[in-house]
Amino acid sequence: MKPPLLVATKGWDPESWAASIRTLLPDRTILCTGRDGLYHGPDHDLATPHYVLAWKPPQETMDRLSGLKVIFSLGAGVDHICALTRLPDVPIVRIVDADITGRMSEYVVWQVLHHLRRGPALRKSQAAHRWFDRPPPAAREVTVGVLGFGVMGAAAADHLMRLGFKLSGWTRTPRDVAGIAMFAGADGLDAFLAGTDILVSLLPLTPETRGLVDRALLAKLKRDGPLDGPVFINAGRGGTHVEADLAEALTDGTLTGASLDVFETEPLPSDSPLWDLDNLVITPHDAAVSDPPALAKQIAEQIEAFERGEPLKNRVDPKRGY
Ligand code: NDP
Ligand code: OXD
Repeated sequence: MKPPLLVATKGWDPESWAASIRTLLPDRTILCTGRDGLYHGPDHDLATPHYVLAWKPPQETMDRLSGLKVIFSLGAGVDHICALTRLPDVPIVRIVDADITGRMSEYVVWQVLHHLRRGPALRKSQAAHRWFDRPPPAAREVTVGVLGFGVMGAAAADHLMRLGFKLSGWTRTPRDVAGIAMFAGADGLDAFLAGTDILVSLLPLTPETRGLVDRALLAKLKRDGPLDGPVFINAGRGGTHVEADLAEALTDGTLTGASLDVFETEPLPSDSPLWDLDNLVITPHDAAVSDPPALAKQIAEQIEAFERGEPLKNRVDPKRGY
């Protein structure tokens, strides 16, 4: 019998992952936590898994995995793992997959076009039965700045470039990308913001990015573009922007519009003031959902490759946090 694995998911049905993995790795025991992320069987069960497939795994569950060899994040993000107080000293692997990257590009293109076409103003006008007679600018007149130009950011930028937008990108480490104005680190941030009409954040949540997008940052965005003010779109992680600052910026005209897929607390509490802002589009953290049948195959292949002694792909650096 091959080494067992544990599916540990909090707030997400572990059985959907277990079912997909079971068909690909039929010769192993697959244990599951409850939807609370906790394993309700005896301790000795949890001494056997070499692998955990994890989404927001509770510390208590991780502490019980005494034979662990690899942690697989069930998402592209790993903040839900790196934030654990006691992180087992084993490799952490994340999802990098065309399915999830494609879904994210769809979301970013959808929201950028929504704001380019003055979606929030149109919606208001329709509600008032008023013909809206301000033509939108062309994509070529608008610069989209992508905060976090990794796998998702680069793919989304590629689609936007083909639609004619001007693109810029901001990363932690400097790089050149053909046709895109690239900026890096704290030193490059202000110049990047000064040229940006639509700011798209696809940053991971790390100690460095937490709270990065605050009032001061939003005030540095380009103000004389063709959209009556800058726009902010975040599909990375909620903790990277300050919600109260964003609400203020959307109310006082610092931002003309925004779209948020991610929030500090999810689901977004029903009493959040964000719900009532008519220039804000709220989506329920579904920009790029991890689809078990689409993604289980890559995890199963990684497990088999690891057992053949091959290196794991898509490893993250827990110190860096992504
Ligand atoms: P990557 O790791 O490929 O890219 C992260 C990018 O962020 C890199 O360009 C990196 O810079 C940059 N970055 C990280 N820290 C900093 C910093 N301190 N300053 C400047 N740039 C920084 O991640 P992905 O593109 O695959 O995914 C991004 C995030 O998207 C995930 O972490 C997750 O949180 C979120 N996500 C959201 C989903 C949703 O449904 N809403 C679905 C999937 C993912 P560098 O290139 O120099 O390393
Ligand atoms: C992810 C997510 O990180 O779904 O993949 O947010």
